[in-house]
Amino acid sequence: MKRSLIVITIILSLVSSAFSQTEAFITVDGEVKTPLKLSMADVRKLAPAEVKTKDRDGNEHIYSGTLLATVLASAGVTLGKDLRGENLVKYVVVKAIDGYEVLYSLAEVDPELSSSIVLLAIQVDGNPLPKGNGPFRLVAPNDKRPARWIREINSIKVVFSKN
Ligand SMILES: Nc1nc2c(c(=O)[nH]1)N[C@H]1C(S)=C(S)[C@@H](COP(=O)(O)O)O[C@H]1N2
Ligand SMILES: [Mo]
Repeated sequence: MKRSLIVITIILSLVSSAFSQTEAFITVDGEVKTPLKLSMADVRKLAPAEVKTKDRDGNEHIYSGTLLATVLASAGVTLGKDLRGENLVKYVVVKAIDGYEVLYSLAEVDPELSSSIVLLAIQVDGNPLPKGNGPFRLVAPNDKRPARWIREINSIKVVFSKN
């Protein structure tokens, strides 16, 4: 190969790597039947759900994505009729890339048990979540303060408190 061709090839690969975003994933593990590593495309394949809620700006927004329970069910977590007995002491720890973490009891995220909604949001008002909030965020409109609306999620772990 001519030297000029080599130089052009190197420049092109540097430019393309500078523009390519590293893809975000959420790992789902712990007390699950099947540990998962979910991409945006994987989350989009799950049953869609949305909530209309006020956020801190005081305005109503429509968040869409899928229920956190749907993600957990796809990993084979004990939900629905299986959420009974000692499974009632399981909880879900959700972590973000900045180290922030929040906890929900498994019971409060199960729509068959609780009337609270905990949504894994990927869009707001039809657009991807803004940088710094997404690509994945929880939206929990039943909480009075959005402290558990964790942004930039990268891990979900189910834990059994009897361990
Ligand atoms: N990853 C991450 N998520 C987070 C936080 C954080 O520090 N890191 N702060 C929480 C708190 S305390 C609040 S009140 C809301 C604020 O959400 P907002 O930035 O959309 O207003 O985000 C929550 N989610
Ligand atoms: Mo907060």
